[in-house]
Order: sequence, then structure tokens, then C-alpha cells
Amino acid sequence: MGDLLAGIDRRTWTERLGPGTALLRGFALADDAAICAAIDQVVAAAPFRRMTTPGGFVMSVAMSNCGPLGWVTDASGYRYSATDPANGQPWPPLPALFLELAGDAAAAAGFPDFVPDACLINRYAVGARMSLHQDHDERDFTQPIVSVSLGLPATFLFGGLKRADPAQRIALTHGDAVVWGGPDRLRYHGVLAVKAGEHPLVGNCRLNLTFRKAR
Ligand code: MD3
Ligand code: FE
Repeated sequence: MGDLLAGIDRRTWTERLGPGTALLRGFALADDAAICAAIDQVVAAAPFRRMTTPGGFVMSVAMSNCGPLGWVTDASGYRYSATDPANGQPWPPLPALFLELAGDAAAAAGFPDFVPDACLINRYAVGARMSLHQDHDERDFTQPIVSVSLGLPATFLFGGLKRADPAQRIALTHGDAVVWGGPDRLRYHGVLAVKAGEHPLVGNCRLNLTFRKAR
């Protein structure tokens, strides 16, 4: 009788948040230590840094990138760059595990051919936040975006296609993956200030991987 459930992992399940959005709870849990080790490797070569917006504000979120392209911002604007402005070198390569994770998550959400060329790594210290915005620095909005959350939990704001549209609040926790595509690709979104805490693997911060096809 109980054997009917043998081999079923009760720590993962899918929630549909919109017509093109799937929240894959626990999707990255089985690989969490390997993902963290890969992040450590990336940031050894391309350290986390707090970048400046075109409006002159220093972001509270610290960022790094891996893959052929990295998202950057400075006084001259938001863009993708093949090199790290801190050292002029190419960003570290996308770990094979990241490509596999992003492709598998996208496929599970109905986007079977997702091959990202950019992985932004966001590090939220306690109090860091990301205000409501759209991701529109990419060329092809038919390509989905995949995000993976690690470490401290956060409240994610999921708005509409206009800034003033009401936003749902969604708790994202360690190991959750979200796939945003189709009609939801340009929805406004943000992250409320991360609250103090301690995660046994990640420590006192939240990490988010955002996989995109920029070009
Ligand atoms: C929702 N990062 O880096 S996950 C970002 O948790 C960013 O660090 C957040 O928003 C974070 O730009 C949120 C990513 C995300 C990306 C694209 C979306 C959420 C989205 C597009 C539409 C709706
Ligand atoms: Fe975003």
C-alpha cells in the first residue's frame, strides 16, 4: 500500500502562477550543494559587486555573471556584456550543471528548447531588495527566463504588464525554480527586503540565479 508512493519525491511540486509561469517548488534541492560550489567557483574569478544604475543609485543586490554574456549596469545604462567590466576578461563559463538545470526547468514548464547564454547571480544580504521592474534588455521575448532561489527566503512581487497593476506576493525558498515565459515574460516583478536569518548551506544571504537568452 505505502509502496505506491515509493520513489516519489514529496519535496517537489509545481504551482502555476500565470498562463506562462510555473513555480517548481524544490526543483534545485537535490543539487543545492553542487550549485553552491559552482557559484563559489564563478565568484572566485568574477567577484560579487554592487553596480550603479543609470540614475546613479548603487544597487543593494550584489551581482556576478557566468556564461557568454553578463548583465551589467553603470552610468551609461543597462546592457549585456561579453566581458566583466571589473577586469576586462570574459565571464566565467556556464557550469554544465547550470545549463542542465535551466534546460530541465524550462522543459518541465513547457519550453523544451531553452539554451541560456547569460546567467546573472544575485546575492541579497539582509535588507537588500529589488524594486519593481521589467526584464527587457533581451532581444527575443519569446524566450523564457528561469530563476533558481537559494538560501534565505524572500517575498517575490509578481505584478502585471503595467507598473501600476496589483502585484501578488509569493514566498520563494531555498531550492525553488521559477520559469517565466509567454504572456508573462514582460510582467513587472521585484523582491522585498530580505529578512535576517541563517540558512544551513548558504548562510546569512539569499542567492538567485537568473538564466536568460539575451541574444
Ligand atoms: C518575473 N531577479 O535579476 S527572479 C532580476 O529574485 C530579477 O533576484 C529576481 O528580477 C531575483 O532581474 C527575480 C527573476 C525574474 C526574471 C524575469 C521575470 C522574474 C520575472 C520576468 C517576468 C516576470
Ligand atoms: Fe528581473
